[in-house]
Amino acid sequence: MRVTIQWTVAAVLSIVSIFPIIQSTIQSYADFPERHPCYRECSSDPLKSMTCGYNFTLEYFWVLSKACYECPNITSDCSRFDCIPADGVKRAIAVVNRMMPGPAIRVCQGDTVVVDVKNNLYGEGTAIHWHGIHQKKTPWMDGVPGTTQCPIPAGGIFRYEFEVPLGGSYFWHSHAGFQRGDGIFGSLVVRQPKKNNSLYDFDLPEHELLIWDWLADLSLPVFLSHHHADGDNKPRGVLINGRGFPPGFFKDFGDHETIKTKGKPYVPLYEVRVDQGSSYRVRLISNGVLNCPLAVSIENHTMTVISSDGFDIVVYAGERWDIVIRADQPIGTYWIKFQGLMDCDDRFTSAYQLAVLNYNPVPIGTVPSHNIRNWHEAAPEKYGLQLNPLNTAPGVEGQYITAAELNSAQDDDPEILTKEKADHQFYLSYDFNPIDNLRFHGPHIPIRTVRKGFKLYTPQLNYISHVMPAVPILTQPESMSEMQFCNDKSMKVNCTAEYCECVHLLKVELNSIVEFVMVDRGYTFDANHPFHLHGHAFRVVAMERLNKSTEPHFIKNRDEAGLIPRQTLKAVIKDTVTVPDGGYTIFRFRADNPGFWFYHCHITFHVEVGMGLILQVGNVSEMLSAPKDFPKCGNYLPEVSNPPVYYQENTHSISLENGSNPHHPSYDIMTTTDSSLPSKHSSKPKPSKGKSSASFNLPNFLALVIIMVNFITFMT
Ligand SMILES: [Cu+2]
Repeated sequence: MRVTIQWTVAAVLSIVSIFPIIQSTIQSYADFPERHPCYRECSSDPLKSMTCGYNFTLEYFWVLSKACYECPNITSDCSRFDCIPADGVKRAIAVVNRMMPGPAIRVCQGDTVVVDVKNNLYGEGTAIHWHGIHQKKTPWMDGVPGTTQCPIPAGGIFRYEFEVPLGGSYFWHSHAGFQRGDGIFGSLVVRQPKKNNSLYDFDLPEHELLIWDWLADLSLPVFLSHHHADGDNKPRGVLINGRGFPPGFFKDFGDHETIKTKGKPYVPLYEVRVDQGSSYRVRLISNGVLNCPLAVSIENHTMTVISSDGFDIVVYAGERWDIVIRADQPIGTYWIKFQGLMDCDDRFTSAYQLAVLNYNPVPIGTVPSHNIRNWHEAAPEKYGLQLNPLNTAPGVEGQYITAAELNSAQDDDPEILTKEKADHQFYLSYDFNPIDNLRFHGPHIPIRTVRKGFKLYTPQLNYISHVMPAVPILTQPESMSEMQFCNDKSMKVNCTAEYCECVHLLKVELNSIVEFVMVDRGYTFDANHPFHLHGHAFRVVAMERLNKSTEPHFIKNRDEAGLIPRQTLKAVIKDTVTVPDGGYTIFRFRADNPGFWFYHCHITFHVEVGMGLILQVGNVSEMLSAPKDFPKCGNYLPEVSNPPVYYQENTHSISLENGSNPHHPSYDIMTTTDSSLPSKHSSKPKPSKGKSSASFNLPNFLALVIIMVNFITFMT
């Protein structure tokens, strides 16, 4: 069965108050996004486009802070200003304007968005990425520290300003460290002028559903205990627009007890309100943090992905799906169910969450009288056709439809699909590799000797861990040296045996047609990695699951034998896609947006350990220049006439291979100015060369392990 997704061309109906149109005026109504003058009926007249201003203040904060007074015991207290009730479990968070999700940006196609970001995070840099916005005229506004800008320093302020030329459901989020998973994100919805043949009656801001998996603590301590000890990486719960039941809420409920009869306090759930007989566009936006895709269903209701039939949907981190719900059931109250899969399923934390669909005039706060008491009951009532299913490729028996089988309503640039051979083709394979990752294993704690719970496998692309340079490549290319970059073609060492990290860079010519063959080798776990490309959307042209596990050369052989047909017509357009385990996903795009664009797994624990790379589109001379006063940053490693002598304990240069006792500190005296560089493969002091650090021009010493390895290989 084929369906059509109108990805960016859906019609819009705006029914709330119409505000006077003020052109080129910046106004900020962050706490009341629906009152922002830019939330208006969209016009096809470009003269009516607006410049829409928002103030974002980032800070660390607390769930159920004193702003919440007696919430959840007094329900109305949960709605007080600055109160973030989440699921009623106290923990530290990082937020924008003391809201979670942060303030929504709701504008019309063609508007200019201006966001002044004030960083009040304690001593921590930040940057905001506008997920899905291509930044064609302003690539330096993409919000990736180390690629398109310097991090906004603690105490600093940075103004983002960019146009939104295409309608659609997007979101914004911090692209620094783990801030996104801790609460720094919100929706960005770009509406279009109303169409007469719209498939729904209403497109309301309260029907944007931001959904994500939720940890019991800040992401950083969870990450550290997982990477340096035996802590797990499993989400404890799920939140819907920042609300939900705490994990295990129903555990002490008797067979006949309901929420009403039990009288147990809880944070009011997120409520979607509808009028019987009408239909509504609902925007599902996943801010998924860890490996927790969510199966979404609504009791007794069919969800229609715009202009298609009814589906149950799996939503991966970074994906957005727009659906239509028809309020065609008896007036009443229904559960909207979100069942966590993979690391959230019943093998691990059995995480699930509920929101409520209430028909008017059912009173606010009403919930269904039957309980959804556990993960199993949060499953869709009946598995109809399942859209975007887990680990499934086209051709599998059952009621499935994968992203590769969807059709786009957009027909532009046919050459992307019809050109027989792409101008550039990249095989990018990945798995969790059993390797001594110097970030959390290394010579003192090799992966092969530590006990099972301590072994941590490294998710890599082509056996390379990407490290972000300290200098943004786009805006300070003069500070970079070719030697800092690598990819599988330039590697001189066997990265399947040794840990390899560098600034992982792929380069393509401007306006060329690029094909990525993503291969999930699938040995270590059945994980799913949603990959997100900045600066471009792509057409998903093929997807297949070959086996439990596979290798890129099998797929190459298969392709050369003509056994991998590409979809040549109407292939779906996406910017985030996943690959079935032991299989491949192939996508194509025209590299028509010059710049440096991050491409990465959207699971925060994976991208932060290097599951990503930078795509260079065009030569630097073909890229637009950032404004003259754009902030700069970099390293400070001056050349000195009299190099210091270092005495260093516990250096990475001690390895089991060279006979040192890993349990006792050894000492290594280095006389070079670059002694801070990890030098795992050199147990001898290196010859002092005054120019060694300067000649590498290192923005990030950790980016250099591989360059060092190559260098030493050549030297010896
Ligand atoms: Cu991943």
